[in-house]
Amino acid sequence: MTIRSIEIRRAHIELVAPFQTSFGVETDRHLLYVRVVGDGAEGWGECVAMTDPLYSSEYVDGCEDVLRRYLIPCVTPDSTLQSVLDSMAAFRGNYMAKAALEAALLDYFTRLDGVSLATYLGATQTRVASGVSVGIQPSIDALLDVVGRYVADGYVRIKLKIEPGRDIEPVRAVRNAFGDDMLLQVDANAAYRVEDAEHLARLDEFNLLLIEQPLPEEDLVGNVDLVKRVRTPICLDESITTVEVARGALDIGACSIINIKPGRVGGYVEAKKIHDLCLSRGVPVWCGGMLETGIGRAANLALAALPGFTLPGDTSASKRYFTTDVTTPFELRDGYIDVPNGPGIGVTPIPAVLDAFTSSVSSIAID
Ligand code: OSB
Ligand code: MG
Repeated sequence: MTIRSIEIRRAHIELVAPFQTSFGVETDRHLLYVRVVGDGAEGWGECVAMTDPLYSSEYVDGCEDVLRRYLIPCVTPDSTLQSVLDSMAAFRGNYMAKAALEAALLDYFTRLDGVSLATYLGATQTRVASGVSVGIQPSIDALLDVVGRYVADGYVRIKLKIEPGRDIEPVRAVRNAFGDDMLLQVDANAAYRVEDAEHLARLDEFNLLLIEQPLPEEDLVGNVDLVKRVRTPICLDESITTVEVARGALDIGACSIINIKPGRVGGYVEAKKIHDLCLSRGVPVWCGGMLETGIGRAANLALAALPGFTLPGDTSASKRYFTTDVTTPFELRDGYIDVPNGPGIGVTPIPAVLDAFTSSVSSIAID
């Protein structure tokens, strides 16, 4: 049970198509993987931070720095998961960096125990219903075309990225083209201000499941006003960074649904705490995504299999993101993706594929 080293691997992968949001356009992913190497097992974690600090204050090179300087030094040869979590808690923020190391340790320890991450977390589902997040498109025709292809693939819920000026009409067009029964929601990635409440209320006529993160990350209180002026449920993503923030948001009535992203909240253990809180209060949650490759996707599917995940997540198939994934690709079957059931996250990178995407690997001895 001795941890010998921790590897940081940097890699680069192209997306199948540019992904435009209110904060920018992503065409590729600069990846950071953490690999824990110990006696009898190894474990993999994927960092969800993006290249630039546009979605959140974290970015991938910053995560590498904080991992090297502060987080990896929290690990000793005989660390337990809890001892590392306790040591890392001394450092503020840096949720995505912490989550990457935690994920690798979770994979490592659950593999040693021969148990799947899904079982370890308390999963009750063997497959999860999958939605898809659709980027802002250059025209309404292009949008209808893209949505049509995802509907044909079988996705059970469509999420449209919106921003001021590209919101009401795209949503109206999708509703008209695909009908009232399609599960539809929007994500603003913090592009509005509370003064836009009346404008956002124009989305009410489209019977959306939710509006995700309309206001800036820090303006939790602004949502209290917004929820009174908009009938569509407000869901928070960026704002929810810890279970304490989640509890506060629910207590003050800032939202009625939460998007849980393990990377954004510092890991799967914290994600489960938010899930448990929401389940106890009857608040629906769903599993968000950060354009993960197979390593991060496998772990997200394990989380999304918990009982409180009653709304379809952004847990799409590998080919929605990448031509070639670093693991055996995750596939959509009748709108669902199977939850891996092997030990740990249930998948490992395919060495030749991962090597082809890799730019650097460095190993840090644990002693
Ligand atoms: O806000 O949910 C978001 C992707 C990158 C950063 C933020 C977000 C997203 C997505 C896509 O919406 C989720 C996915 O399919 O992985
Ligand atoms: Mg979001």
